[in-house]
Amino acid sequence: MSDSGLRAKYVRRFHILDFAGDGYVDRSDVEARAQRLLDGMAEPAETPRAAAVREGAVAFWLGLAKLAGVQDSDRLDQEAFVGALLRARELGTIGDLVGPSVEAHVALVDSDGDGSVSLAEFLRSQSASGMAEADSRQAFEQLDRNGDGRLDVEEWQRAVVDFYTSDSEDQAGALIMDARA
Ligand SMILES: [Ca+2]
Ligand SMILES: [Ca+2]
Repeated sequence: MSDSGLRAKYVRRFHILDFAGDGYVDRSDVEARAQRLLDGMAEPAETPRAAAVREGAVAFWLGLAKLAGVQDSDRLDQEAFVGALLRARELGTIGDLVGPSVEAHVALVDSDGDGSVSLAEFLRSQSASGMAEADSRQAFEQLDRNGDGRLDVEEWQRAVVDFYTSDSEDQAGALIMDARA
């Protein structure tokens, strides 16, 4: 498989995560994006769900820094960021890298706390990320692989891992990852 499609996706991800827009991604960028997600969902800062989102973002950052061979306090330019993700993909550890963040994201979106994300819960969260409703409905259908009308953590995780591991653009993961706050 060629890496060019993956590289293009990782570069887009880099620019989404480079919150400060200075050409580097560091821990503060990742934390700022987590905060933006929480603000968009109107989640109070002190809830366990909010704490899990922040911890998931930090876990992602620590994993990336380790893959890139830099300190937690350091920063990654685009090439180092892309290289770290390519390495994770090669090692088969993308799932570990994104797992805590995905789990926290799903728990945040699952506003009634029943363990899965209904269409209404999904539409609310995607609207907070700025996604049009028609696109959100399409994403939901694709993410709901077993067609039970609900998204569970496994389905969400699989879509995100697919996004990071397949060079195809035609995926549910791309729909949520590129719009995701
Ligand atoms: Ca729910
Ligand atoms: Ca489902």
